Amino acid sequence: MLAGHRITDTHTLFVRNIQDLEEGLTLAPLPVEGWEIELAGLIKPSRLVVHAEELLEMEQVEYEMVLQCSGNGRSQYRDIPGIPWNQGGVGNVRFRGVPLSAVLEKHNVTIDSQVKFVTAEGRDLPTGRELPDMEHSLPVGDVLERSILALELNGEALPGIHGGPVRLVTPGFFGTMQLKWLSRLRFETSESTCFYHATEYRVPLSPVKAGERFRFTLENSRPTWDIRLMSYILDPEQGATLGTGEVTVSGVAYNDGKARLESVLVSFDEGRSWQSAEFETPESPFAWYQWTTRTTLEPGVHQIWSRALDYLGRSQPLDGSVYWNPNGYEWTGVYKTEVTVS
Ligand SMILES: Nc1nc2c(c(=O)[nH]1)N[C@H]1C(S)=C(S)[C@@H](COP(=O)(O)O)O[C@H]1N2
Ligand SMILES: [Mo]
Repeated sequence: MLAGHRITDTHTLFVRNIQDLEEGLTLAPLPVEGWEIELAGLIKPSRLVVHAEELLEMEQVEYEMVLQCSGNGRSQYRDIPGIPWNQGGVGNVRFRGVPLSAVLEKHNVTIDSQVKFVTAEGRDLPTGRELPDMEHSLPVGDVLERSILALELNGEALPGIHGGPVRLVTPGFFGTMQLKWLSRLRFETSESTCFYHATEYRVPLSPVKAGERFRFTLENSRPTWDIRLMSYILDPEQGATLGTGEVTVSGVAYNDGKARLESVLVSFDEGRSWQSAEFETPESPFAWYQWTTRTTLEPGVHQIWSRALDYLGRSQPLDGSVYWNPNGYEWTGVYKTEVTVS
């Protein structure tokens, strides 16, 4: 249950693995001792091994942040009636660890000015022989600004299943980019050409008609980096039956952390009128906002919609399918749910 909790409990938090690390499939932490992270590429020294134990001795920072799979909400891209509007692949958690920039500084690492991307690899392996090993590239600027080598989740040692003992965490980016079981960071001039980065987990730069075929290249598409503006109604739940009288509606909203949310609007009449929900701005720009609003509803079936707006002028489109893309990523449409009052 995501409703009512600012922080998503570790036991409730979704798990998504493209590939597995056998010993990592546990909610228990994995040993920090002996875990090594290699730094390579256009850096001086040209290769460096960071021991996870040394991170424990360094100053830690903590981010409260949304962790969301870029495929969350995918089912809404096709207007198939009856498919439940889903919010399973998202949570709001606290990751704690050492800034990568501090690790580089400690080891006197210098990065060549040609470097544009940091490509992160995990120790996990593909589940099929024909599949490439997953990795993701992040813009070097974002990585140096805020990526951490995370050792803790929600105040406890990072569980194996969530990428322990060390995970590369960059708040404001989609879940896919939060590389678990971190084993290596490559500082390079270009993005990874790995299938998972160059073909999967990308969206076209220009609009594509729904159903159209699209051949992804590094030039005609971009990775699913920045989290898209989104709001969810968590209570009442989709399909709930309510008694008559006053109804309290609550949910969450967030963006990529680049600007504060300006408002969350809620409609009980399919977008003809909207009322402003109440919320408090969280301390962390990367955390979700909890919002709430009240109304009275007549007996019958009602649509409840929510729509967030931020101070960069971004808002959720009424029809999220305008951003249709072949893999169904980054759903950002107005959130719609249905309840019955009797
Ligand atoms: N090494 C590695 N990191 C990974 C993955 C993976 O399969 N291997 N899955 C990614 C995906 S697609 C998502 S949505 C998030 C999910 O994080 P969680 O399982 O901790 O919720 O981890 C990401 N990091
Ligand atoms: Mo994902």
